[in-house]
Amino acid sequence: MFERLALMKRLFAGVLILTMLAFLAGCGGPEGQRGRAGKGAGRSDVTDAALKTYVPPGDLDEYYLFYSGGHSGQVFVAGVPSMRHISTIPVFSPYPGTGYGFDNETKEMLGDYTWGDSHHPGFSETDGEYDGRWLFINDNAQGRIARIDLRDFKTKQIMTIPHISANHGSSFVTPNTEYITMATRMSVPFPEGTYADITEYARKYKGVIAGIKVDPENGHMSLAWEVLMPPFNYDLGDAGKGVSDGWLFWTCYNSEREFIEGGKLEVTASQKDKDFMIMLNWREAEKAIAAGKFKTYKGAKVIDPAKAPGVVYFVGLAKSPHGVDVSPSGQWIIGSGKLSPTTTVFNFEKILKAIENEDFEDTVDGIPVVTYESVREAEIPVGLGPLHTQFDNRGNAYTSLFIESAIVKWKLPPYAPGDAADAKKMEKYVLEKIPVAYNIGHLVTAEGDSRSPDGNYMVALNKLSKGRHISVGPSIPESAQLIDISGDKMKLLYDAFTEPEPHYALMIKADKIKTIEVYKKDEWPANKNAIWTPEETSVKRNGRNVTVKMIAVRSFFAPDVIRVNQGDRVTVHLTNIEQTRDELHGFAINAYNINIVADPGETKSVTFKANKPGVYAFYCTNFCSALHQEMQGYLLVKPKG
Ligand code: RUQ
Ligand code: CUA
Repeated sequence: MFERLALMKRLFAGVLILTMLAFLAGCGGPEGQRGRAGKGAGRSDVTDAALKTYVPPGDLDEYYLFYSGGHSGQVFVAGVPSMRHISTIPVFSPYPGTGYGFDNETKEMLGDYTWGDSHHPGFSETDGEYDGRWLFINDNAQGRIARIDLRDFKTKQIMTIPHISANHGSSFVTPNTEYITMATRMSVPFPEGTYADITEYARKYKGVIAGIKVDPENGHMSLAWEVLMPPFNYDLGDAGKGVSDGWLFWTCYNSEREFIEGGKLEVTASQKDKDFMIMLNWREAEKAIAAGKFKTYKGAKVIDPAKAPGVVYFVGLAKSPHGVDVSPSGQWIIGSGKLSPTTTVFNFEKILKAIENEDFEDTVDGIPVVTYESVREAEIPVGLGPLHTQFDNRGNAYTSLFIESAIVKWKLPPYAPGDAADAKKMEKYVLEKIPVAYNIGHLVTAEGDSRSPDGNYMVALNKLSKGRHISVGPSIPESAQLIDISGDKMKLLYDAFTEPEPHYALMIKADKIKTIEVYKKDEWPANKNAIWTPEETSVKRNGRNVTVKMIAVRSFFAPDVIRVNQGDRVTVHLTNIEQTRDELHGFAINAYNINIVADPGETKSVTFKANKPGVYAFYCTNFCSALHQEMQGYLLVKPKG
């Protein structure tokens, strides 16, 4: 039986791939041709598109687009509608351009790691609206999450928590930033570090969902609770809002709970018709913790849902789902099964009622499964490979279709009575499709995860952009396509190309972000090693430790000569005493792999062992004035003996 099923799945997967290839072949135009605007897939009205995206020199963009950099470990920033990439925020990977990962503070934050897989940015929110304070981003490679401060666009905290082996189900933010989430993508034996053979997968391997508390004053993240889950793969999520405030949602795949050696997860995890959507009541999780219904493992307070009823529920969802998205009102929860041509709309009011009436169809590891038929509002025939859904301000939803390489626009409920029961009748609620180039993953609309999306711009994040740019070799750049959704018809406006590899993006009104211009003397962030005058500079020895307090200002370092002995442990605290915006200074000694950069008013520290004797020049890396080339000095390392 299983063999036959497996074969069918394989055939189905084959058909999917063929369909995908057919679409690709249909889309791919001749490469390297100029002037093909208006031809082929993804055409646009050139004049209209140019007028809507051209931001003349000196003018500013209306929105920031923050898009994740995948396994580059970074977050990229672009302006919308120009789509110009304006900044890179290093998060999980060192970035020599800003000295990130070279100074003591960021080195410590990165720990032993030199990369991560940044996936889903989430803005801090106040009352369900983006408030422009922080951006959170998860690491899909590990149980880590980071916070970026939007006053200076810098990563301020990277948090690692135990028991989550790959944090994909993250970083979804609740309406008042009470929590951000984490969830296991690839289950491992619990607790972390336990050894159990893969044959014990179903029993000993576990998934974990975590609630990360955010300090409303300073954004500091701390682990509040974890919930032990069956060994599924927890995928994407979203936070409830409005009527669903207080709840968190995730999709999962491999609810078959097996990993068969050599069995191909793509096959074994596609056996059942439905996987699950997870619904977690975080206020109930808080109560369970307060009532002591948890056990502590490696410092984490872990709730077993079988012993804390009311915290977690499941509901069936079309198989191998990816995205789950909560509508602006919070009432409609939209889940998409990658292998289903429909997307499912759940009615959260019905979910609450079903939970209240204990209208359950099953129980899995003590977690009740809400009866699907009781809570499903409708299934929308959106098309092939639905992944993610975003929203506008006119009651429409936009779902990315990976296999069709398109975005489909459809109407959110309410629907005419009786229509939802008849698949044919639902077709009229599917309003329009726009092809994208080509296979789309995520999409984002302006302020699309907030309670009040703006309904003007949408960006499609595509996996490849064959034939859309001059060739750069075997790897085809990812594309980000800007689409105008303000009218009745979606209109393609602009193709931009991105570094590997965006998984999600967020778009926020530019005026919501209030950046600082310089780190003001004696103001945030206070650094105990800061000095502000040449008189305070020093080179002090304490045994084998040498501490240098140095200033950088146009266009010199003081001191400009550092004398140490071979084997000394040297710490340089460099303060850039400039109070003029964009007057950055670097401090670099390549032989010692030192490359730190201090923004105006900032102090950075670097510690190294002076184990190579000789004379090493140091210099300022950032062009700072006409005499920038002269901004240099010497490190003299006197040989032993
Ligand atoms: S995921 S598309 Cu994290 Cu959708 Cu990659
Ligand atoms: Cu300072 Cu160049």
